[in-house]
Amino acid sequence: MDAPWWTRAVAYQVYPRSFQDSTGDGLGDLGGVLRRLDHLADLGIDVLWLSPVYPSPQADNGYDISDYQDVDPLFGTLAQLDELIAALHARGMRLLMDLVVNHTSDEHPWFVESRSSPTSPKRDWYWWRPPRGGFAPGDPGAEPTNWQSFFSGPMWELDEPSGEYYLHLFDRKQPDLNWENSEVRQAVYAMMRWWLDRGVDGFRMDVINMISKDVADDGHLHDGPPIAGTGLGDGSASYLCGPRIHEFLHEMHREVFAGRNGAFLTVGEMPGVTIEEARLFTDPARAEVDMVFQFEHVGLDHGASKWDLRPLRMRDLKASFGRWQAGLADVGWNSLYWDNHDQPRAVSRFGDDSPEFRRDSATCLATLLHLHRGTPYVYQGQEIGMANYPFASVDDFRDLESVNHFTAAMKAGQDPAAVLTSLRVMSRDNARTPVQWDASPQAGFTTGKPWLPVNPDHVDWNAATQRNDPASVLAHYKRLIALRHENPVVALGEFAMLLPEHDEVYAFTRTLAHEVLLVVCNLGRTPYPLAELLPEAASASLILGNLPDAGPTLRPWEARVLRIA
Ligand code: TEU
Repeated sequence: MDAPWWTRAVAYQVYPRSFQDSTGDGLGDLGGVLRRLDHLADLGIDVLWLSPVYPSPQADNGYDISDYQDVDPLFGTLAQLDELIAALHARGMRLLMDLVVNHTSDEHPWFVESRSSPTSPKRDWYWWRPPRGGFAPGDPGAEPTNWQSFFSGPMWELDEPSGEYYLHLFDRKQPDLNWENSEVRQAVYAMMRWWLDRGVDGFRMDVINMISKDVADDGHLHDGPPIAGTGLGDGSASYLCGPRIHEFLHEMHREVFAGRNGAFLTVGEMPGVTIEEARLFTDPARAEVDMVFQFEHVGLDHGASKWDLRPLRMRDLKASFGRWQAGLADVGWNSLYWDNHDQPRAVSRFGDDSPEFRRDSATCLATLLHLHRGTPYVYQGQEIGMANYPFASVDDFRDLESVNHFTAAMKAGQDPAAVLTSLRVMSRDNARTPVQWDASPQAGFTTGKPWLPVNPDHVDWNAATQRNDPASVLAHYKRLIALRHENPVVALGEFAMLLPEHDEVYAFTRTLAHEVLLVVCNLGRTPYPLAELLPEAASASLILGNLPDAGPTLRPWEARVLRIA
């Protein structure tokens, strides 16, 4: 049986708020995406993942949806989205919508109805609970469980009129849907079918491994182990890959995709997912999802939390990638990413964004990722080497997670300067600065005032400067994507890690039938004699390198793709 189309595809994520503004209001929009489709076509992109554009109070930049079947006027119109679907299909590209159904906005009519009264027919569409036994509503510690939210503070919000609390794993304006209720599930499936009928090609599913909660028959939810210094606990054992998660995802597949003609793609965002679970989720025989976004490698520089910064050890990165490559070699499929709208820029985090090595490390990291077995995801701006933003003060941050963290850290008596340092390095806002299209004052992103400032380095780092430069980061991405399209070994070749103990050099082979590729990447500033490291490289032929004039020495941040046989 032929391998699915997405095994040789490359995906591109658009975060519409920061991609391209077409109205001058300083916010990116669908008109802007339509305007930049040639950029994506030139790059060779096969599928576009569009972060949310649905009506939303924008508390979490659209991941708080108040209407699943329309477009927020901030981003444009449904007609423009139809135009985008048609324009992508005309270019042989596909569209993934962002499916955010672990929670809705608290302004979604479903929640407004649910909150209206304890006897509302939609009360059980969400998680409502009375205060903890022995506590009155609003008392400190009265929350039904001690769970800490991903965005700081308790996961429960009190509804004064009813004296009951509702659950929100993220912000209080993002109440969790109760997937135990089949009415909720059927409403979601109907919405998904509505989008497929409109021509959409699949979904990126937001925190989809959190929809099943470990609830007892009597409705009891268990406290989690305490988290030091917070007075709260870790409830993840009750909501990560819960007891009915496979049942729900299989039901979704059956109700939405089974019997439907089309070449669809589903990718589940799954914080905390293990390899064992990913094998179950992505086993085609189980008809759940095609691939998952796992978080292991983007947590290697985290201590107790993402704000507790730890130095990244390259061998840990290798070990993690190696585990996932081996773990999904015979069943399932990997997604491959360094960047997205929730992670700081990889060239600043995993690479070296100094002027001397930024271009080389950006292309080295790209080569490493794109030559692994799995579907690569390019995040907007990554293809031109965009880096983290030089945030000066806490007032510069817009992201809910960052702002809430600072507030909570101050309440906990932490040192503002130390917290600002963590925010600078880890804030999601690093990924959300406007895309740098050219060197003009607002980088060609808007004619107005951007919602988040343009990175001042755009004067040197922008798409226009790189478009006709064969040595640019952009040119290298084009070559990498073409390599995957033209060489089945890149898409399907078996992966084998080499030099697992080396602290800086990341090397591996990809083998398909008689074809063997050797990939070697120097993830540091130390040059290495290649023949000593990998004697087999001496007789191999170079098919792609990120530096000119390849010689006996593997230079700092150099990457080579060689054909051994
Ligand atoms: O992210 C889920 C998620 O795990 C992240 O919140 C992550 O914990 C955090 O960003 C790491 O810093 C998804 C969306 O991608 C994110 O943008 C949303 O804020 C979140 O879900 C809630 O919808």
